[in-house]
Amino acid sequence: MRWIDLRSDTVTRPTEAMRRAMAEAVVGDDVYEEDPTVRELEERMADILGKEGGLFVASGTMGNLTALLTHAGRGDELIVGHLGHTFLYEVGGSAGLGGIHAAVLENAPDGTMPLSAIADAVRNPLDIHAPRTRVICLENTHNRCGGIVLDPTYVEDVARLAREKGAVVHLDGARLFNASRALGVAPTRWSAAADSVMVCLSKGLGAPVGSVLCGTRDFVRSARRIRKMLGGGMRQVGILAAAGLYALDHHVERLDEDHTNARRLAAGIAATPGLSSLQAEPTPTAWTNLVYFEIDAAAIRSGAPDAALLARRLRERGVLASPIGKTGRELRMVTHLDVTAKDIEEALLALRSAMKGT
Ligand code: TLP
Repeated sequence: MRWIDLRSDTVTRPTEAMRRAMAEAVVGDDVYEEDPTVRELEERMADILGKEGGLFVASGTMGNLTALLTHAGRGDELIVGHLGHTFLYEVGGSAGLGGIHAAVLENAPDGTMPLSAIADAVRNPLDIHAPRTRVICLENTHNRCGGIVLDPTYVEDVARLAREKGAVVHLDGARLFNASRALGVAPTRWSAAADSVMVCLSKGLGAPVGSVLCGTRDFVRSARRIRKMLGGGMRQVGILAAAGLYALDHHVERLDEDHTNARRLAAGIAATPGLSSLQAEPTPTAWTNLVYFEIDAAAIRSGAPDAALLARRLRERGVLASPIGKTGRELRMVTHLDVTAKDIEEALLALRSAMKGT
């Protein structure tokens, strides 16, 4: 049975052409910095992001953690949004492994934390009672805020504030290319202002593994040691980097297709009785490939399934979706390389029938 798997854009499998590129990759020992394919990928991503260097890491989580451990030490403070991936879904790694204290600010629906709240949260460096504010973490696109594109001028404003206060900005750009395609501007529009940027190859870009962490040459040198400490010094890893290079050549422009499919999906969801989706609403900034939706409380009271039951019924109909959050009413569907426009039509039919239980 072929699933229509909308749980995440992490579920894609490498295409035949990508697998060929991987099989043919020229490799070396990357801990000796002798893997030419890894070096090519790191340089290429650094160029795209306008940074001096890049570091290939195993995952987005490892990239964010490596960045935070490079920027901050034990007892230092990190400013992060309450809906940030780094705060919600990275196992508390910066605290668990780095002793980094988190100041958690409320995210606005557009993925930002108000500048005034950040300014208030920054500690007085002369106060011996306070941790030192070292790093502010932003996310683009913002996953839990619905895959919304962060306003590029906001990143510049935060970076200016950070500089004034002696802190740095780390950008979790897991889906930065989605943001770039959605707004029709280069990734540098966001990355230029940030001190470090992590971009995932294994989400919309369709590579099986890997992320690249970029920043200054000095930052990358320090980050390389931290990556080694985390057990992320990999060896003939050009096999994986080749998939990333292939993705940069072939899978960036096509993200537009995922965004179109996501708009169609969100519109179909919003047109289904008992369901609503914020991503069906036009916004000043763009939505991308994530579609969060909610089962109306009133519909559940009149017999509609809750999120867990709806996901089970969808699965029986060959469609995979993720129940999300604590309300029991929210789900997420994500469009990606392995989902066609026809799959979206089928998923919507399945959704309507699963809502009715017919
Ligand atoms: N996100 C995954 C899950 O962990 C929730 C998903 O399915 O969306 N930053 C952002 C913004 C992310 O969305 C993710 C993955 C990561 C970092 C971590 O990347 P990986 O999974 O490679 O560690």
